[in-house]
Amino acid sequence: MSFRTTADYVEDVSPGGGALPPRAWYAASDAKSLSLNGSWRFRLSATADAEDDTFAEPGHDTGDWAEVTVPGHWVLQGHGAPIYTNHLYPFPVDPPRVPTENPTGDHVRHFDLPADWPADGAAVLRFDGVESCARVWLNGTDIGEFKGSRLPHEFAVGHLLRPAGNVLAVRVHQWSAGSYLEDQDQWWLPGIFRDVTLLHRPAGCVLDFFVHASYDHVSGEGTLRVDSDTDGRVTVPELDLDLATGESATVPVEPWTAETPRLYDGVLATEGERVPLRIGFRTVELSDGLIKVNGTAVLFKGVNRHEWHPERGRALDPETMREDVLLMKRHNINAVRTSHYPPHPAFLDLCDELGLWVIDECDLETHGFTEQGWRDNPVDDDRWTPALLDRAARMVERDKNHPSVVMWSLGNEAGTGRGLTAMAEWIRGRDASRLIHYEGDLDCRDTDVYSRMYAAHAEVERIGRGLDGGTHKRRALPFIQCEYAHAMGNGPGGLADYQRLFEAYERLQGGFVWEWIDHGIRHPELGYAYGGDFGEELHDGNFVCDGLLFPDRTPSPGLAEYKKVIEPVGFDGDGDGGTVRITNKQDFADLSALAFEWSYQVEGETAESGSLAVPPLAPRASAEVKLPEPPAPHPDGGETQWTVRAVLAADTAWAPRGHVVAWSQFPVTARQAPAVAATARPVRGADRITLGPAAFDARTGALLSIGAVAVRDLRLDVWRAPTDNDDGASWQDDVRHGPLWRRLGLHRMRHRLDAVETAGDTLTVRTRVAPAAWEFGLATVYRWTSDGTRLKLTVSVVPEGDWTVPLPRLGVRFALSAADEVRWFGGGPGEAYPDTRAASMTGRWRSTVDALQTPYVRPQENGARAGVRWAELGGLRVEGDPEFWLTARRWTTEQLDAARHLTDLAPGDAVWVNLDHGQHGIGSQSCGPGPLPGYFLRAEPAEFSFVFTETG
Ligand code: IPT
Repeated sequence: MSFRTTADYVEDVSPGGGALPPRAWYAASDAKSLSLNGSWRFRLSATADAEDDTFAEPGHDTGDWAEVTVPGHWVLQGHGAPIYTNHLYPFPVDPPRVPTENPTGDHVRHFDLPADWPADGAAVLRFDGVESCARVWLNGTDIGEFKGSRLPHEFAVGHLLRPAGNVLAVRVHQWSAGSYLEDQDQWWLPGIFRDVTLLHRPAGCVLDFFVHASYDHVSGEGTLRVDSDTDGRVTVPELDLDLATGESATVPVEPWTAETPRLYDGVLATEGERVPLRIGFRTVELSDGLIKVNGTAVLFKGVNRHEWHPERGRALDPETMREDVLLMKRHNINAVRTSHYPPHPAFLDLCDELGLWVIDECDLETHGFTEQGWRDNPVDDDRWTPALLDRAARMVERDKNHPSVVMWSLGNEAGTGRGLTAMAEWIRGRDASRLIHYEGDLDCRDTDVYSRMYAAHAEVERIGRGLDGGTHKRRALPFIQCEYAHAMGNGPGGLADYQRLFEAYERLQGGFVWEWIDHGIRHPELGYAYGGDFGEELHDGNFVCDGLLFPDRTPSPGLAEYKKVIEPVGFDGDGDGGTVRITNKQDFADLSALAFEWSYQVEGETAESGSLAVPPLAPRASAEVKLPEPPAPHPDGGETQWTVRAVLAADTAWAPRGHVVAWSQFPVTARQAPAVAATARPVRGADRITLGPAAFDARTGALLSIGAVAVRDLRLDVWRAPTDNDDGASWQDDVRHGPLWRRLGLHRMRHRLDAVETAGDTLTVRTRVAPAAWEFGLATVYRWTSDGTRLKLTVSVVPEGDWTVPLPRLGVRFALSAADEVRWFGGGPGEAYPDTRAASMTGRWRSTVDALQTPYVRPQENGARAGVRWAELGGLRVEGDPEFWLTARRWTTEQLDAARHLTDLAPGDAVWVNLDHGQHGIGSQSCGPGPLPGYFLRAEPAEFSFVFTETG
């Protein structure tokens, strides 16, 4: 036995040595297997060669070692710390060299074979994912080493196994040459983070196999052929099929689509093994410049999914994977890009079963080379090509039998180069049945689809019209946005505007929101940690928290908005017309799975409801459907509207009967603005002015109370705690409003008092609101009137000077000493802003002040409710003229702005209420474009009123 400390393989560009060729992955067969997941002995050293390999010897005493759970990352189990960088390599760029400081985790697992483990046959040891480089020993014998973190590696080990006392030793290095290929925007998390399994390989077992199951949409027939390295038979009882491997059969079938995920159970039986198959018949092609499945163009309503769990990192359990798919299906999402690596293979089984289109992306990103103009990029350096081809092959071979996978993606943000071309060529040769995607290939030399990220609406429209130019090849290709609508913090804004474009232009085949889930790490003091919270010398802060789900998988308002925007049923109509046009926006399924309901609201309360008969429209078809006779008009002339809903008619695999899939509202009778007859007169006392129920400070004109309710600090407010999208990404060269607002001092506006006047029925307070150092400002006049019980405030704002920026918000804010329950009539139940309000449903809602808050991992403006007619909280009722935006929180905007984590926010002794006439749009500038100009809150003359009544 020779003991070695050399770790040359770590910095070797080769993918490794000793592993078996890649092959199809399957979870179950009748061959025995043994999971080696669980508790492993663990020792961390600071460098790759600090320890020799004697630890791999069967007799080595690991009794005093620590323990870690496999699958897992040691940095999330108390050994070392995670590092977050977006694209910067957290080590000097000198490929393929890595730092001497290279955390190295020695893992040891002792195991016995189960009593029924067959004595004959071979065995394979399978690692489904190890970051970033591992060397493996079984019973003291070195069996090889590998790189390619999110890809499987198998080793033949039968000759080394013993019935009892086996010692599996795995040395894992955090950094390796492979790290240069794995520069994805995520936490660096070393460890054995996916399953380790020992597979018995009986004589005559299944090796690799490729299920070819196509669908001819003209004949309605499917053709099945299973190629297998080991000859055998394929049976599909439901189709009465019993074929030899390599033989094909064509029979009538129901096709697989993401909307109708029809799978047929089959078996591949060789002499030594039976492997269950789940066969989906479908054909993917590029035809007429469009991505078609089964002859029909598809519209992707997708998300980018990283694997994430707030405690376990990228070590995902089956329940979490299923939860992701269920949440996607329940939110009308029909597609996933597995950004930016092949996911745990069980996730793809779920996509097959429940129905999602998948772009399976290779574990490849070299984004950090952008800092040196992409010089020395491994994807353009032949020495690295074997490693790239190895990665492509490991992905394709592993995942080729999933009907859900419709495109292979070469990787992400890796520039361009010969290595990528080689990958594309290899993939095409191996699997011509799917399309190839890669966003970095702007000319589409290697790809079948023109793909971009974060293109602004105007450019997307130009592409839709075919006016974008580009290479000849590109002009004939369909377009997708593989990333758009950056869901960092509050937002993304503008989703509805993108969706309108996707639906209007055939060439635009949809997109994938960035991204599914915030990668926050549960932290004892900080709630959820993000970049910098572990003392990293380089990091990218909360850029890692940019998902539609919070880290604990609670849907954010962005997901509610996305669900509404991509709903599969369209409703067009006007309330008066008595009809609504219903459109099936799906690509494959008719509407028979849905039931339709109508309801009629008076002042937001449902007066009547019933079911609506809608024909089972074919995909893309529409029909005019009659609404019932509207109930008699409300005697007081209240506001009325129709609400129509499409719900699941029966339980499905992903949601129960009654689950709301789509909805719309149509106003019938418009709202009447609140009217207050100014019958009371302001009365000046020594230090108070009273007007109806209200008392004011006689010197400053400040409101003090309404009846018994104390009100403090009511004044104009233009500031909001900038959102991540307000702040914008540092690389944006166009206008970023957050930093501008701060530079101009909108967070420190001064309020100059010019006059307190009582004349006739009105108390008038004249002010000028402006920041230090600048000459622009807002002439602001507050006019108060009352009818004795109700108090009306009218605010007039006239901008003065040269306003070069829009306002964050425009309204009043004040403090109440207490408020808990909140009731309102307006948009709800969730948060909304001008370009994120599609999901805001007009109705009567109630909440608490605490529940109005949206817990963005980095605190920022949140929680506004749109279109509020009236609200009640803290003993007051407020009616708006016009409707307003309502926000209430237990801290000030300044405190919200200063907080870095939610745990920095502590309730004070007041509830701060903002009643806004306007809010600036949200946009998506934390990575992409800002809000569309139509959502700007421009500094313009404005007048708005609120009527306050004490509710007692
Ligand atoms: C794009 C990356 O592909 C993705 O991994 C993520 O970093 C995202 O941005 C931002 O969260 S790259 C973008 C900077 C163009």
